[in-house]
Amino acid sequence: MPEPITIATWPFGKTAVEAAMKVLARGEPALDAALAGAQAVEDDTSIRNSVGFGSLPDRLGRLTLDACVMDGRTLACGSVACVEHIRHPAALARRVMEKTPHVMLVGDGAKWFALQQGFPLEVPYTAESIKEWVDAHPDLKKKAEKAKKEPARADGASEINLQWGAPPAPGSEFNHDTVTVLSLDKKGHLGGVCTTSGLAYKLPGRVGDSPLIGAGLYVDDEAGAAGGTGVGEEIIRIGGSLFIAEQIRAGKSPQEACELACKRANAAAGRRGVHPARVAFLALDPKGNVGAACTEKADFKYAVGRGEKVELLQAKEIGP
Ligand code: SD4
Repeated sequence: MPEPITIATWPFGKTAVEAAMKVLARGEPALDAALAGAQAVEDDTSIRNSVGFGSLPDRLGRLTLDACVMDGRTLACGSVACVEHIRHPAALARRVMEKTPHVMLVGDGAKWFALQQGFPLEVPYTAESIKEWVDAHPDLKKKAEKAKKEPARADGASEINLQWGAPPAPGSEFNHDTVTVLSLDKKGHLGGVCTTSGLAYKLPGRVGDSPLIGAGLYVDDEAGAAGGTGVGEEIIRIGGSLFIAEQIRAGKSPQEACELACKRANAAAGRRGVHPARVAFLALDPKGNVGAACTEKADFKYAVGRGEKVELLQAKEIGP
């Protein structure tokens, strides 16, 4: 029987790992553990610029969340994207997996489903997150002040809506706002959860890699579990997490597979003149081997829990 283990992205992944390890110690399934870990981070509004309520919103100041879950034993998976006013998007993704024949619900549909499932609608903003949004948009603030003094536009469009400006350049507003949690339970099954508010100040409606099965997360007991963080567009482009799981299936170690995914992301980004891709990956196989890598300058740290011990490790940086 393997020793239970959990790994999670970024320094706040320690919070996730601690919560998940308690669940694994009771002999409960990997997916339950990974979800408990992810939810502990969603609930912690003191983790600045991070996952869940209190994290950084989109261009219009709306907080929209993305999450997904996957069970390595059955390949059952569920996902929600661009969902507002729901505190626990990862738990909602699990309901999509368990209560619907679908894999993914988005926007209002995801919110209606949440209501039907008894999730409360809540206001997700904190004083800090509102202030940070205003400070990050000095141009919009000035335009909004000016708009107040001008006659209403005939088409009813708000000055703010018209002034989104260019979308954030990939990587230019990169913030660490995604927790991916991968667990291996006492029975040798893998489970994974990913939850995020996405890139800060993203265009409204933008969806990254995090809720996409195969991009931000993939979990298969017969291969391995993998997750990504960083610029979602670059992770989607290479199908990052599925790529890693398939490399493990073909015989690579989780570490080798994560490094290959970083190389591939750098090569793909390089074809558009972008370097480095600014992504990071972590992986876990059914024997308990762990891997993690990031592209140059991503400074990716991840948490690993085995037994009582939880440590924060630095991922290897991969150049072109
Ligand atoms: C996204 N991959 O929405 C996410 C962002 C992220 O730490 O991982 N931030 O593109």
